Formats: sequence, structure tokens, C-alpha cells
Amino acid sequence: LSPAIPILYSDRGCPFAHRVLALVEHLGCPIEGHESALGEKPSGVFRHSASGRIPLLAHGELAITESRVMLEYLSETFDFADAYPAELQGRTLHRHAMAVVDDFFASALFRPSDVEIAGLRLDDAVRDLATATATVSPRPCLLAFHVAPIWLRFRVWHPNGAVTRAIEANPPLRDWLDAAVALEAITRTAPDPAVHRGDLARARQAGLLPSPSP
Ligand SMILES: N[C@@H](CCC(=O)N[C@@H](CS)C(=O)NCC(=O)O)C(=O)O
Repeated sequence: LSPAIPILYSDRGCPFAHRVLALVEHLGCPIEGHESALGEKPSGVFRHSASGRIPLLAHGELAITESRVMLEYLSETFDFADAYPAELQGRTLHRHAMAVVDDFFASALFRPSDVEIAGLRLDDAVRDLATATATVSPRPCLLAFHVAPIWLRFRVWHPNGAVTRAIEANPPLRDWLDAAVALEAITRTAPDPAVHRGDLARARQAGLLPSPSP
């Protein structure tokens, strides 16, 4: 249980694993990927957890199942100087936005018609994300790697959903997020569009994802 390099267990197309793969791509740091087919568990994951919850990052004695914590861990391990804005206020806004992305936007990917999730309303969540992104131009940073995989999937999974429309109604935020999706580290680690569409159709058929919102 002491891998020399971190191991990432995930299934294909997972938006949370995409965050980690993008950071790893950007930093050029070593990682071993164990990827299963969509909806299946990658072999070896149960050595690290009873539930096999994925994504899971294993390194030495550590087994982490929150992608946000994986980003923190890898950026500290491999010295990512631009992980956060240098100023305390900017850093705090980015950390807050990352929590809001997980509590609201990431959940909304799977429940796209809900405008209130975990006590957060869509308009508050959009405002928090807009405030944080307004502090820096779009560039490789943890917030960009955290949110871009989610926004990319809103565009593909729910092009006309309530969340997508709310973000499109805020052009500076929309442009920042589109620029984050266009970052080299994100595009190089994004699912192939044809594979993504096929997996999306299968996930909908299997009831893993709701049908597109009206
Ligand atoms: N908050 C977690 C979410 C992880 C998550 O929801 N993963 C999806 C797979 S893409 C899932 O269904 N996990 C549950 C499981 O693997 O049993 C993170 O950011 O890593």
C-alpha cells in the first residue's frame, strides 16, 4: 500500500477525475491512472476502500475520495505556485467558490431542474462563482481545473438547462468559464466528443443521468 507515485482510480468520463487529470497534465507530475468503463469500478480500488467510491487517489498511506482535496494535495506535493491568487481575500473567494461548485453546480449536473440544492439557490451560487472569477483572468489555477470539467458537461449534457442559461446570462462569468474549458490542460484530458456522447446516451438509458431539461 505504498505506491511511489499517486494512483488515480476513476471511471471513464468522470467530471471529478477530469479535474485531477487536468492538474496533473498542467504540472507534468507523475500519476498512474486506473480507469474503468463508465459506471464500473476500476480494478484495485477496493484495496483502498470498502465502498470503492470513485474517484479515489491513493498515495502512500493516503486514500482520498474528494477531488477538491486531491487538487490541494497534488498542488502542495508538486509545488503548484499558481494554485490560488496570492492575496488572502482572492484565495478565500476561490476556495469558497470551489465549495459552492461542489455543493451546488456539481449536484445540479445530476438534478438539472432544481434551483435550490443544499440550501443554496442558483442565483446565489452564480453570484459566488462570478465574484471569485472576477478576481483573476482565466488561467491555470485550482478554481479553473475544479470548475471547467463541470461547466464543460453542462454545455454537453444540459445545453438549455436552468444552470446553463443562468451562467449564459452573465457574460463575464460565461466567458471566464469558456476560457477555462479551453485551457490546454482541460482540452487534452477531456473525453473524446464521440465517446462522451455515447457514454452520455448510455448513462441516460441506465438511469444514471436524467434526460435533458426542457
Ligand atoms: N464530491 C466527489 C464526487 C464524486 C462522485 O460523485 N463520483 C461519481 C462518479 S463520477 C460517483 O457516482 N461516485 C460514487 C461511487 O463511485 O460510488 C468528488 O468531488 O470527488
